[in-house]
Amino acid sequence: MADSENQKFCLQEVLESFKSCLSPEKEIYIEHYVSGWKGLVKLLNSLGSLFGFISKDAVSKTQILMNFLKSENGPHYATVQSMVKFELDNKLVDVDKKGIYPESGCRTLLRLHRALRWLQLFLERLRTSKEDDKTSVMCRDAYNESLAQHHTWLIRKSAGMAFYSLPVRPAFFEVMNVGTPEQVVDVLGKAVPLLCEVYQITEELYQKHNLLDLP
Ligand code: 1PW
Repeated sequence: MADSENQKFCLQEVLESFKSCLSPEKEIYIEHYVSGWKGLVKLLNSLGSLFGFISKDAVSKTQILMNFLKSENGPHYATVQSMVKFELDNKLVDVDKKGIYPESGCRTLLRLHRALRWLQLFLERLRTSKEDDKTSVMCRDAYNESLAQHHTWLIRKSAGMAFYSLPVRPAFFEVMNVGTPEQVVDVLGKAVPLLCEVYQITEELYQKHNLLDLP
């Protein structure tokens, strides 16, 4: 059985994973990107059953990427850059409409990439929030500004309900598992720019190859 301590979310751990994501040439290692997401899944799992459908999708997307990494084509999936090149060169991506590659690495990572923007906006709001600010409002505003536009009505409604169930700010800071509120704010101050950098690099790469609207 997994050690329950290993299941506990820790913001610092997620920060370390996203830090290890970037190579000196600013390539993004998929293995560490996925580790970062595995850490975030622990957060989602600690937020109660209404977050179950969100966590499930994140798990399934990370699993798809892990499977590519473990496959015989694994070396091509070492970085986001090499994955994009490999899948495009070998026509392994459904570009205009869903076809024979509904779970390509490129479209799967794009979903996580969009969600990362949500997370980044939410954590930035959390970092600059005041004691009485509502986590549900911060989370909803971040979602409406980013991921919501890519989701169906049903998912938007379910997400909205889940946000209402978020713990209040002091309890949410506890969940972050890094110490005092000041320490949480401090770690968030390091995490947000890092997430932002990983997001920007991916965004530019996807833009360059016209991959931002993959079905
Ligand atoms: C407390 C804040 C935590 C933020 C973590 C962000 C997790 C984001 C996962 C959102 C998943 C929502 C439910 C699933 C929706 C899918 O339909 C959708 N996936 C995503 C990641 O947007 C699109 O994937 P699909 O259906 O095209 O395979």
